[in-house]
Amino acid sequence: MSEENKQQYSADSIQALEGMEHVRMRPSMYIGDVGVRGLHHLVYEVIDNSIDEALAGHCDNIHVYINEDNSITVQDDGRGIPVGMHKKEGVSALEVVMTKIGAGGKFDKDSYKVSGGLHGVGVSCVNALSDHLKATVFREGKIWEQEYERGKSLYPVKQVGETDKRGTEVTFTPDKSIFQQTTEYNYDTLAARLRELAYLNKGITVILTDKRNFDDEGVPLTETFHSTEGLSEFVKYLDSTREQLTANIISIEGEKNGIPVEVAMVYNTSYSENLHSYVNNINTHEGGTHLSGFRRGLTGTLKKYADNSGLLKNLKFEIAGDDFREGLTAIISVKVQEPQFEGQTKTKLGNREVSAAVSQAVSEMLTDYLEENPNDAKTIVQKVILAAQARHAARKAREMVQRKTVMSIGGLPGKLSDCSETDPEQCEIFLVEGDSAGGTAKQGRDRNFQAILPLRGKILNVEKAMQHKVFENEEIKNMFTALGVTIGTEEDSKALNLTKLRYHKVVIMCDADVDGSHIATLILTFFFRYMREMVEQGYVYIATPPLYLVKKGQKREYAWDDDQRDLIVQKMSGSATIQRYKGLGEMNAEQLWDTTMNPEFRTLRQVIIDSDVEADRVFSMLMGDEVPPRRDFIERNAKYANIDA
Ligand code: 0RA
Repeated sequence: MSEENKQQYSADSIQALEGMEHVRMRPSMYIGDVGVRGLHHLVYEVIDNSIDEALAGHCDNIHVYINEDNSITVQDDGRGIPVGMHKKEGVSALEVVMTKIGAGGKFDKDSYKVSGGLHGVGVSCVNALSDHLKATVFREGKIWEQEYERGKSLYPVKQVGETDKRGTEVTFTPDKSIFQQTTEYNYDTLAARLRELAYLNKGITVILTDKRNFDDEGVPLTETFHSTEGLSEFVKYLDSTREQLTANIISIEGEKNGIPVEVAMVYNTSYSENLHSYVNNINTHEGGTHLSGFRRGLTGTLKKYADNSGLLKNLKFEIAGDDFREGLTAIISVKVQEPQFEGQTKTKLGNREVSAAVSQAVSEMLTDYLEENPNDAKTIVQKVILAAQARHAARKAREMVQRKTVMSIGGLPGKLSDCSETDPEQCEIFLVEGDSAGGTAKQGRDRNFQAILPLRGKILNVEKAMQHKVFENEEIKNMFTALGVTIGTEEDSKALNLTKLRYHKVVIMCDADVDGSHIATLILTFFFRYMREMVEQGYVYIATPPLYLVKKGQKREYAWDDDQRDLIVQKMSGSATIQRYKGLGEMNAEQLWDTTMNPEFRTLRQVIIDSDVEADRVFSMLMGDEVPPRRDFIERNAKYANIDA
């Protein structure tokens, strides 16, 4: 080692020592945020190590337990983290992995390490943010253990027993002083991620157990995620409530220039494009070079096939890239040794070389597929032609939306009651169901910063409508113009342009009943399919109007659920009268302001997308054609089902 290198090394190790403190000081830099997302991110970070071990071919089963006290245990049957002395650090390798930022797996240069959480920060970061963590290693006949508090080891690694098992077990309790909002884990959130991981890494078995919830026989809630087919099964799962256009799922698997590329795709009868891309198991919401490579490969190959097939003979206009992706569901998964992530949320792949790798893999294998399956090929080309025709019609409608948007105040929808403030960051807009509730909201609001846009009854179900119908729809046009959102940039004809966004809070305000939630869902579906970035940027909220007004004499209190109502009645001692609000319309302007609109007292629920894939499935199920899965979902989730039944 040269003198310079030595210096470099010692400087690095000092940095590493300070690293754990730094993680606690600036947790968001490492795990994104300290809210619900960051809390769940801790679990993903730990699981990633086990997934790496599985990808290296040494581990088959990963157990994840949500313990009774909301601590988490991750258990794998891999080789076990080495416990021998780490020469450079002078302590056990296990301790290095657990307490040195950025040390994870580095002592094993040849290990096939490509997975890694969103921020790829390693298990030491989880340790730093945990009140308590215990690592247990089953290795070479012995059981080893070390515990930590807030990232600091409590004792040197010690042997605590003998075993014939192999593997690693980590149990951690997130630090409440860091995760102040909540330390309660959400089963569905973890389940969605584990399911995704099982599809992305076929062959691995991942088992989730919730020790907080038991069935009638006293068995804790548990689910096993395992996929033998991988991505093609993932696509089937995603499209289970859509109608596939072809019986086959096109599956592409190969390695180009040392980059493993996997794609599965199928066309369905819907009009939306559902592409989900992953790099090293991380969902790349913002896309990047792998996605553009996929698009290029797909468009080029299908175009060539269509041209040669003669099916385009009578077509009067060009087919565009978008047309090849209407009604397409596809998963693209690549493994990249040194990924460069860019973009607002660091979920856009930047590595140039990946684009050509994916494009080539897709071209070669899709060409073969089309040659071998001429019937599917014909069905797909016909679908593309239909999409091109519809797009032609849609463009005219969309241009009208844009023309309106660029106009000044005069161009704003007549139904909008705008606010006087012009700084978008200060401004809120309430999307209100119905003209009458709209009127109440207009009286009740603070007109300085709150705008009201009433929407008429049930808005269009965009899940079932072709694009041009969506852009022709009066309520939807109003939303675009009121919000100041346009569509289409140089780069991407469907990209949202939020540079002229007029409000940073968009609040969906509907009745607290079945119809109201249906309308809220329709509006959310619209945002998810046509303004997803608004949701991703955290601009979309749902208002929570109260369910009850409890009165006694001059006293008035509101309740948002039955328990709260009962408490208030008790407090008012007996003879209180209860009014059940059936809709916003039953409140007067003052009540609406007090309970639902006044920033001091209201509760706004911010809409967050936990998992792109789950959100896509839920919307296609709720708003699509098939009834049984929808009824099932509503029965499991509907809050209002009993009240109005
Ligand atoms: C590097 C080397 C070896 C094991 C691991 C990492 C490892 C880390 C984790 C983290 C969670 N589960 C894990 N399982 C394994 C061992 C190399 C060897 O035994 O030769």
